[in-house]
Amino acid sequence: MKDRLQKIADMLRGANDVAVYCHTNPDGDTIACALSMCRALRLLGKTAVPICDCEVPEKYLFMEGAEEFLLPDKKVHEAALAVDCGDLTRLGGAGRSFLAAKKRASIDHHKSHVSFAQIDHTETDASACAEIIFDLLDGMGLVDKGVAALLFGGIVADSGCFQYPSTTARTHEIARELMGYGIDAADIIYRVHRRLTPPVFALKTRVLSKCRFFDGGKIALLTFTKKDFEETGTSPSDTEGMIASAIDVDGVEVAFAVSEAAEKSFKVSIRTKDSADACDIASAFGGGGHSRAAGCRMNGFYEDVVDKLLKAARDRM
Ligand SMILES: [Mn+2]
Repeated sequence: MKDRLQKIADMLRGANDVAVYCHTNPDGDTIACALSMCRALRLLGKTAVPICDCEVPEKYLFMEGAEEFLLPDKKVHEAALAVDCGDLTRLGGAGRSFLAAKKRASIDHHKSHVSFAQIDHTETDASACAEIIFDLLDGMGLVDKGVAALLFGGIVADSGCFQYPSTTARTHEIARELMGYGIDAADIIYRVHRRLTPPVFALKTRVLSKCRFFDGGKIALLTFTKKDFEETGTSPSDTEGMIASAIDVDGVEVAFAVSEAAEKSFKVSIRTKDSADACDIASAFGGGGHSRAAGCRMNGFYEDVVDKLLKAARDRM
């Protein structure tokens, strides 16, 4: 096992009460990492709780243990582990709870990672944080069928089901090992990537049909307004993955999804092809992520936000 991962393993073995923290607006990777860690630590007889400042999106409730998530509170845990969090702000409302723990560690794979824990382990070439959690738990001898199903879900979520350029031979090797535990891989892929509720289908068709293109089709912009969510009975957590339909269009080099989170407050997702770096664009607005997928939050009037994003994309293409 890598040196710092070994240190994290030692920290976890030495603690009886561990809290595992997800990032805010949790995705499949961070949820899978937290649930698999908690399950594995309980196999060792420890008390382990997954913590997130947001509810788990409906599509990930199939992951075993998803109903066990706790909101951050005043309880001080002996050890804290953040999974898939690029910096302290990504913990959102759980940041204070994380910092209160005596021993603190972080495992992450974001290119924009800023260290915030006592033991900080980041591998930017992992397609999913779940790949690194696999190395840790495999090294500790704690992978069982339940852990394997969770980690497979995390990898499938963040690698776009092995389609994104972040996917490596190692990603496939880990997936092969996980399938060896007898998990239902096809069902996990279906639940993470294909299954839609009727309201989410309505949101998707509505927003894709309003997609705006700029610069001769090099930039695509999806907009999710409060009205779109209200009239389809959905929420910003239901938008995951829809931006893929925009970046996949021939000629599109940069795709943005701008989602109205509150009055004059927007959650922005960014996807790019080879000619621009998504993390670089997101960093210009205080966000971060990976080379081809990143995000940030922006405040102001919608048209001003769009102008800033278009300029940032043009400057970097
Ligand atoms: Mn991730």
